[in-house]
Order: sequence, then C-alpha cells, then structure tokens
Amino acid sequence: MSLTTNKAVLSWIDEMAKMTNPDRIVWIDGSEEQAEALRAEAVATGEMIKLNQEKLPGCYYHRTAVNDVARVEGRTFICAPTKEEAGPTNNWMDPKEAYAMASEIFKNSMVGRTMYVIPFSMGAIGSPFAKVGIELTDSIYVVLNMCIMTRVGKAVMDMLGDSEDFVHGLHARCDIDEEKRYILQFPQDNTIWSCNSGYGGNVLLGKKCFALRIASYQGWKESWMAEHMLILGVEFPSGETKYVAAAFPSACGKTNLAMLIPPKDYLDKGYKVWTVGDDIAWLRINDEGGLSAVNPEAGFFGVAPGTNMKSNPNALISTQKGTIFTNVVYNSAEGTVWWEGLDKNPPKGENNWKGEPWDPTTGEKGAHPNSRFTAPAANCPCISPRWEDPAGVPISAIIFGGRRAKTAPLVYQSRDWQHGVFVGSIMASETTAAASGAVGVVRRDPMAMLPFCGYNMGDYWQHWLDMGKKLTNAPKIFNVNWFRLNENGKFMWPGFGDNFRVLEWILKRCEGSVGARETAIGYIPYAKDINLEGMDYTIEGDIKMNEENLDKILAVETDYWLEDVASIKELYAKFGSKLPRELATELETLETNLKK
Ligand code: OXD
Ligand code: MN
Repeated sequence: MSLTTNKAVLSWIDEMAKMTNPDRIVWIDGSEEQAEALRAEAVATGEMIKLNQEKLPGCYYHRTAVNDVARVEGRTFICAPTKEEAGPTNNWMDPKEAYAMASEIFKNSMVGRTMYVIPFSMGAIGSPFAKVGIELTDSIYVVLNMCIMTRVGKAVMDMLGDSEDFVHGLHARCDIDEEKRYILQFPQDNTIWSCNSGYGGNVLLGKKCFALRIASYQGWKESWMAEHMLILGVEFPSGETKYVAAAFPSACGKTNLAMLIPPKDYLDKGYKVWTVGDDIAWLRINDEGGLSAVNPEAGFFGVAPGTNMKSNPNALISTQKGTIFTNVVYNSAEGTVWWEGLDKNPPKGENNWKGEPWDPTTGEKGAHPNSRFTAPAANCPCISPRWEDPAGVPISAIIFGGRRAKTAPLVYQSRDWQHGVFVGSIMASETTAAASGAVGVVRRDPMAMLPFCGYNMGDYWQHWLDMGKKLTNAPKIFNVNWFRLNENGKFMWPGFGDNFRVLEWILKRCEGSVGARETAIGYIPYAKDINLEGMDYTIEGDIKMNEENLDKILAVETDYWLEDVASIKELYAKFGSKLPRELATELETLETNLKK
C-alpha cells in the first residue's frame, strides 16, 4: 500500500518501475513488524545470518560480494550539465548520456524481485535542517541498513506532503558486475542512480551520495553547508557545553575523536565529551550570526577493525544491539563476530569474511580491512542529549585535520575565516608512513571533501568564503595533526583520549582565554598552554612526552612547508578562473611569510 498521494512521487516510482520491472512494489513504513519480517526473509535466503540473540540482541551478519567491498571513486560521477560544473576533481558524465547508459543497465533489473520504496529523512523529522529522500532498491540489506542510518517511514511522507522537493534515489543490485558499476549523482535533478553494488557507501544513498554530494550542491544554492565532519560537545565542570565540528579524510580516526573519552584527570574534574555525529554535518546560519550543525544521520557506519574496548569503548558498546555487521569474521560456534584488533582471541576453525576456511595463526586477515558495523546512534553511551535537537548545536570551532608524518604541527589556528578556508582547502593526508620514518604519499583532500563535493570545488571554496561574509559570529578555524612521527617513525603524540588536551586549547582560544604565537602559518600554542598533567606517554625508549618534545611538534618547519606550497600550487592550478582570488592571495601570503 502506498504511503502517499503525492503525484510527483507516485509518477516517478511508476516510471522507475516501468524501467526496472519488479514483480512487486513494497513501501517501507518504518514499523518494527515489517523490519522483522524482512530480517526473517533475509535470513531465509542466506542474505543475512542471525547472530546469537542473547549476546548480540537484534544483530545480524552479512557478506558482500568479494569484488564489492568499498566506495568506488573511479566509478562515481557528478552528472552536471557541463564538465566545468563538476570541476577538475570529480569524474563527470553528461546527464543525457548517463541516463541513457544506465537505463540500459537498470532495464528489467528487478524482474523476479521486489522493489522496496524507502521514504527517509536526513535530519530529525520536523527539523528545519531536514531533507527528504526516497530510495528505491531491490535489496533487503539496503532497506535494513537505511532503517538504522536514517529516519524511515510514514512520518517522512507526511513531512513531504505534496512537495516535489525530494531526492530521487534508485538502486539495483543487478549482477554486482564491476564493469557496470556506476554511482551517478545528478545534482540539478535531485537524483541518484546506483547499480551493480551492494556495498554501503555506494548503496545507502542517504549517506555520501545525498548527505554530501547532493546536499553540498543544495547548500550552495540555499546558503547552507553539507560537510564531511563529525560533531562533538565538550562539557565543562560548570555544566556548560561547547560544540566543535571536525573534518578528516577517511581513516584518520573520526569516529574515535567523535566518541573520545577525556584523560582521567579531566574526568575526575567533571569534563565529558558528547557525540552528536561521527561523519556528516549540515550547518546553517543561526540567529546569533554563527553556525549551528545537525548530524543528518541516525546511525554509525563505522570501520570495525581496530575498534576495541581500549581504542573506542563507546563505538564497541554501540554495536552490541540492533547492529548489522558486514565483512567481519563470523564466529559460527558462538553466533558472534570478530575482527582484527577486537581482542587477541580470534575464533579458531571459522571462515574469513569471504566465507573461506581461515587460520588466524597464519597471519592472514579474517575481516576485510574495510569491514563495517551499522549501529543505531541511540545505542552510543556518550550520545549527546542534543543529538536530535531540531535547531542543531552552535559550533564554536571548526577543525580540519589529516595524517601528516611531518609538516603540519599538532595544532594551529587560522588568523580569520578567509585564512581558515585556505587552511581547509590545503588539507592533505598521507598514506601511513613506514616504521623507518619514510613518508607516505601526500593526497590533497580539501575539507576532506575530495570524493564528496557535488560540484566544482572552486565554487565550493567560494561558497565557504561567501558564508563567512554572512557570519557575524563565525566559528574559529583550526588545523590538527595527531600523526607526527619522529626520525625513527614513532608517533610523537599519543592521540586518542589525549587529543582532549588539544580540544581544550582550541576552546580556550575560542573564548580568548589563552595566548598564542603568531607564525607564518597561523597561531601556534605556547607549549606551556597545552596541559600535559597526568599524561604518561613514552615516545620511544625513555623519551617521554614533555614540554620540550611538545615544542618539537609545535614547530613550523619552513622547508617542509615550502614543499607543500609547491604541491598546493599544483592543486590550485587545476581550477583556473574558478580559483577564488582570496585563496590565491592567501597562498602568496603563506609563501612570503615562509620566506621572510
Ligand atoms: C566513510 C568514508 O565511510 O569516509 O565514512 O569513507
Ligand atoms: Mn566518511
């Protein structure tokens, strides 16, 4: 039964059904009964395995096809009317050609199958930030994941009413053929088509495709921002809470930072971190002339390997009920799951993520490195009481970061908004450096949005600058780097909970209660102002973290920075006349400052 009389919705579903030709169409109403029936069906067909319900209530296990385990940037296209609108950092396809090509793939792809209609909201229903999407899919796995990651069901259609303003998402599994796998975004049409994949990032269309690629374009047109940022709140002993949003490329510990537990000394004093979101932030100008942010998602689609009771207890606890595990190790004897870094007891006599016999003693990995958990955000022990606040939370600081063995100091602050936009635009991250201290390859990843910006990144930077002009109370902008290595390839900063010490400095800067040293790249802390009390970190041998070593990771190393300037020039050159003049000026200023 249809959940709406909205003509635009009904006629679009009709059109898509004519093309894909499913045997039946089923609306997802968001009810537990329907979800339970779908879980039972997925278990009956082998699509999912029901885990031990005493140990992991409501949890299921799924394996993707072996050739379908990650986002496919090479097959992801922005189908804007012209190549220039997609810009030099996106793959582009002419929309007419893209529709024609993909229609052939979608044609009759759902024969013998069911088309599920998933009405979903990104953002709490009724929030002024919220946006509606509808995903048509022939995968129960997608339905059940979407029910965790977004708000699904009748209330969404009620919110949409007769409006035509919804994202039109179409997904079909087809044959999981890599050669015919396409993730197509049509920002001008509010449309996403995804085929031949069953992997989360490609098929949970609310996430990267909508909440970042399409939404970044919408934000540009409607004066708001969709960013690849976690949101967290720091509660002070006084009870006051300040919020920050932080952008990092994938694999830099975003989920860990979002769920950080402060060091013991701080806990004892009454400090606490609250998670609002771990991956995506939608930001709008608030009544105070600042930015407020919501997390448009309702769950965490987190990387499993490395998650354990020490590295991120809050994430691990979040996965203990109502969670879908994908491509980890299935422990069939226990009805539980395992992954590298969970604990030191891999199950024996079990299969690996591919379903092949696996012997952990050989050193071969059992879980795919990109294996995932899909967990309800509400499970998280440190979920913010305001995580569903329809007005969002006010953002005091925006933090950019990446993985840099050298060059970037532990933390620095931009001089102002324009300089902050520059700092975001020059973000970069390295492939993990070898233990010998060799430096990995630098990939420039502006604002951590390289694979997620739905339009020309030159226009996106201009949008950031324009937003700044509208803000009378703009968040302060910072850059952090938890990953500095010494000459022997050892981490000079402990990371994890101790990153709280840097957050504290950042928030003190926001309220103007601590000084800083002005340098060529921006404001750097005085070592004495980062609290090392109670820190017990050995860098190597008997070399401990102390003020002197802290000074080393706060230093601006001119030669490295000049190398960076050359690589930033290469990036900027790709944008031609789309490069905002302000950013070119900032780059000149940086170079001049460094050469002084
Ligand atoms: C993610 C990613 O899955 O950034 O969040 O790849
Ligand atoms: Mn991400």
